[in-house]
Amino acid sequence: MANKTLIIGACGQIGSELTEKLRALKGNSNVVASDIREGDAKLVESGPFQILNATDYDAIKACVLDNEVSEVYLMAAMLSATGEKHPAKAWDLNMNSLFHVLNLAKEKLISKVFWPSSIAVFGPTTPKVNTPQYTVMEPTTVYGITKQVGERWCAYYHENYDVDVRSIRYPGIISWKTLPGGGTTDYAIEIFHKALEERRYESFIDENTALPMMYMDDAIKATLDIMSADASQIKIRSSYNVAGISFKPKDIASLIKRRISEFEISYKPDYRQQIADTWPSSIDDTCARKDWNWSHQYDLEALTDEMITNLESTLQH
Ligand code: AKB
Repeated sequence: MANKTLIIGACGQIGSELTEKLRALKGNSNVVASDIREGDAKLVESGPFQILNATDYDAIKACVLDNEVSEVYLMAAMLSATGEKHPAKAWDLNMNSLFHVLNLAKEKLISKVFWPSSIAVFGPTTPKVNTPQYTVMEPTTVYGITKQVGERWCAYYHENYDVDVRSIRYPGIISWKTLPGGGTTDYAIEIFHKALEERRYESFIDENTALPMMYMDDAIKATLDIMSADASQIKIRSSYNVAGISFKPKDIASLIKRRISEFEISYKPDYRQQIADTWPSSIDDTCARKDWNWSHQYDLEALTDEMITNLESTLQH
């Protein structure tokens, strides 16, 4: 009986930590990691790994059948900042990979799908503070458009083909193990690396722009919580708002300065500022809290401590 888990995009920022956690929970041999290229050696060697192009339906189908996969986490995506440079590629990757996985579930070759959406589904006409679950959504980035459309397709496949697809709208995810790539919220990770390596950072996001963020452990917890909830608890089949914390570059800079007194920050907003300006500053996640008991654990202080302590020891080795 098929009962393995496949992660597509396993070498990325969230995929790599998700793979590690799922392997710890389910056993290394039960979690197949895949990506377009090999990433961290530990991840590749700790369990089954396959090179897989997320836009290739036949390759994903073969991987699912060969490995007896029953659930798929589709983590491959082109993020907001890179998506603006390669709109057609972003559309191709983000949409076709989703269709492929949803179609495998429609054909009953897999039984459960996780697909991440993002706060990028919101736009300049969305209420900015405590953005509700249901609200105006007019995203202005290609990435945001793919996520918004993807949400509608998830709901459609659930409604019409009984596909068990589950999704959350990730905010900016902050982690120390793997670097993010091509996002607007990446500044909140770069700042820690630069603070430790150079004692200074030039932020591409303005000092007063608050954005919703979350520590990686909370993001993994949200992902696993929604996937392990009983299907009857999942009332929203597009995607759930989930909130962790919200902060401005100047907030995080002053917390870092408390720990690294020589740290200096300067601001030089670039094209990513325009993207950030269209996104919420905080998120209302009442539905996730009510439906499947979501709660976050890390506040800004705890996150700053974790980032500095862990990065300090990795940079020393
Ligand atoms: C990005 O900045 O593009 C991502 C996201 C918020 O989805 N981190």
